[in-house]
Amino acid sequence: MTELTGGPSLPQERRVVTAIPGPKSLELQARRSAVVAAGVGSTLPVFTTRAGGGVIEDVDGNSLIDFGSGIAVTSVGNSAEAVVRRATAQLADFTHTCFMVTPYEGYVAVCEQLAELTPGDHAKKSALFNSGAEAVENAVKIARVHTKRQAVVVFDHGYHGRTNLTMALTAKNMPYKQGFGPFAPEVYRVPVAYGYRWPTGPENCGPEAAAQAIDQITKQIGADNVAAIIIEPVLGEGGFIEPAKGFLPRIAQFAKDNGIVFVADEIQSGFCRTGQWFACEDEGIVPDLITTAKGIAGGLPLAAVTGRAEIMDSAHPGGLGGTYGGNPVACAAALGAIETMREMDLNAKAKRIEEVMKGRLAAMQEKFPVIGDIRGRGAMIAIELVKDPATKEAHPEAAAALAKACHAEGLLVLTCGTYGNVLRFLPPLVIGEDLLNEGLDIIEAAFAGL
Ligand code: PLZ
Repeated sequence: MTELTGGPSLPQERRVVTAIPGPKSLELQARRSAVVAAGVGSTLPVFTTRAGGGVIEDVDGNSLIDFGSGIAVTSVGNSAEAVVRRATAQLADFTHTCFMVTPYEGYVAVCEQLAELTPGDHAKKSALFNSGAEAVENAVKIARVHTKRQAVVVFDHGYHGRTNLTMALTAKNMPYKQGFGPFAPEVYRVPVAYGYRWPTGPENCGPEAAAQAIDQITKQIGADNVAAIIIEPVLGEGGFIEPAKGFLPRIAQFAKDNGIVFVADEIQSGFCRTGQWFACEDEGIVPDLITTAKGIAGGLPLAAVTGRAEIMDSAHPGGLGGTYGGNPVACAAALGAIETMREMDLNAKAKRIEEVMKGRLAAMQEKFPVIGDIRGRGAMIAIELVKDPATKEAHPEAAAALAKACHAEGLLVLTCGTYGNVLRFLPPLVIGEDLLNEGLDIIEAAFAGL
């Protein structure tokens, strides 16, 4: 067997030995520019050689602290022992048969785990896919065939993917939608409870936003035309917005009262990321369908739709699928990732990360008024940057400058938000606390230098 070079054997340290990106990365970047389409971007073009725990090592010998987890994917690390072990064994046995041709146990075992881990004690079934967008598309297919209705309701600041239907579901135009239309029909967008920016204040936001959303659904669409309401329990790309308290339960109840399938898109927030298996647990929400991807398989491409058996079984045999959906290597990796989450109690780790981060960020906010809001849960934490805390005018330039300063020091951070003014932190849940604090030191120094 090949010797593992990532994972535990990778030194857990920050090391900056060249400019970032360094000369070898720049060389690769030149090769890349010649052959990789310009539409595919990279936050930080340092080319990776190894990654694991809380670090990413590059071709120039730099070791970066990872506060991105490949956009909330490598919660167990980029080379978790159980993921590598199980996926490697599966690779040696067989890479693919296509579950729709001859099935295999791994797929079934992942669906068993999903039935056990997702909220609610009703009978559940799942179908597996390759990407988050594909899972969301299939949730819409299932909701439509089940309800025999067409309309789909989504929310301001929502993100659900880049395929044609999921572009329509996604709120933000640039860069996701600009020039790529026409978009799928029967998609309707309603307000979300964005506490920090709600005109009458965060205390009133939950019930008021829910009332507005429900009013728009009933007046503009007609509740009995709606197949599905889809929401991220913590909005990811839109700015790590936690819908104000009371909003999600009210919308879920409205869906229930009107025979609408309530879909929680937990692709970014799921699998221990927020300190719960799923973020919707915090308000006791039991979704009809739940979409997962990202963290589920420790970096291998896997996604799922899980939900009430009677809804999931509405699609006729052969109506759901795809060549690679639930690939055996990805399923083996998922079983390794879930095993790691259980054994290392990564929900507790996520909660500890929240405690450390929020404590340090709150202290920074006292000194740096550009930090308008600190929010998020678990290891899904963000700060929203503003030109003036009184006007809350968005400050995307500060977010870009801070990200750049962090990158130069060997800390990988990401930005997000409809206004591009949110700095988000998504460390692997297995990151060491020393690296976590070192990363926060770098952020603090970046603020001081702003
Ligand atoms: N739903 C809630 O967060 C993916 C996208 C990054 P895919 N988010 C990261 C980018 O710029 O493409 C995401 C998500 C939520 C759906 C998706 C889509 O998942 O696996 O990227 O298709």
